[in-house]
Amino acid sequence: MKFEHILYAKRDATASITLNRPDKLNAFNVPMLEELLAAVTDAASDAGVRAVLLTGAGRGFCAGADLESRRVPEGGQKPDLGKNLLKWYNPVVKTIRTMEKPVVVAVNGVCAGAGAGIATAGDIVLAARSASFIQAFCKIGLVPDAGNTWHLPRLIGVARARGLALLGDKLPAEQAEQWGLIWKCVDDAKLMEEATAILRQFASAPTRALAYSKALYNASFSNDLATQMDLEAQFQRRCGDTADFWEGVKAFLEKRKPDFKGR
Ligand code: LHQ
Repeated sequence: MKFEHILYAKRDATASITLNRPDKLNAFNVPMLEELLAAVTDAASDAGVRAVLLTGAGRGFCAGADLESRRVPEGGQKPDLGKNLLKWYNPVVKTIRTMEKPVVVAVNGVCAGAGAGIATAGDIVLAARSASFIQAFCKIGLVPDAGNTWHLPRLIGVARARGLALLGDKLPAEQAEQWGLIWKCVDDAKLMEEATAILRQFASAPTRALAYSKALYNASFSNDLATQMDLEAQFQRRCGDTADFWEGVKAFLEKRKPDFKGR
């Protein structure tokens, strides 16, 4: 696929996706969603890719759905807003959450609406100190979508998630870190350096174990303790079948750095 609204590059066992409509704060139009879904699907299925980075070009991360394309002519037909969610946004969020490798999100600026849903689906979310998160939906008569009502209460609790959704207040990156919405808030100038360092660490990590950890945390809030521990045992058994586990133990005993192959 030709990428015109995002940048997509693969190198050194990593894939980088940059939302690239900076003059519109990377708001999602359909071609951009189509490209984003193609990129995350490719990154997920490419066994050579062991870690994925998602960020935005310019001063914003993503302003949510492109409202310009939602301009309804007088007397025009009302749009089916569920359609684009089912076709594009939901598969993007599901692919990020279920891909068997970690996704690092570098939130470089304002992150609104569905943009916040996609950002918070990441495994490690870093944000520049000047960035902010806005559940902008209530300001235009919508409900939070793109996984926001699933991720936010789990990350920051219902009181805060509901408050953000109903008030539409801007949550600065520092407070997002304090509330546990993101992993870390960093100085703007350091954002890409820190995100890249984490990406590199993941590119030489025991990928299968990270994928299984991710699956365990995906399941955690829906399971009771006994079911979850059974699942841990299942995944630990699978880890025992990986070459990386044996390499990890061998390297520890030989007092050297492990050389994980992601298998
Ligand atoms: C934009 C946008 C934008 C187009 C800034 N669209 N141009 C909805 C419907 C359907 C199905 C699926 O799900 C969804 C989910 C959603 O995401 S709904 C939420 C949609 N997003 C919003 O309501 C946020 C709208 N934007 C804003 O409130 C502000 O732009 C924020 C707070 C993000 C940033 O404010 P500022 O830093 O002051 O920037 P700005 O407002 O001046 O925007 C810069 C440019 O970007 C400007 O264009 P222009 O040509 O005038 O320079 C904006 O029009 C454009 N832009 N967001 N969503």
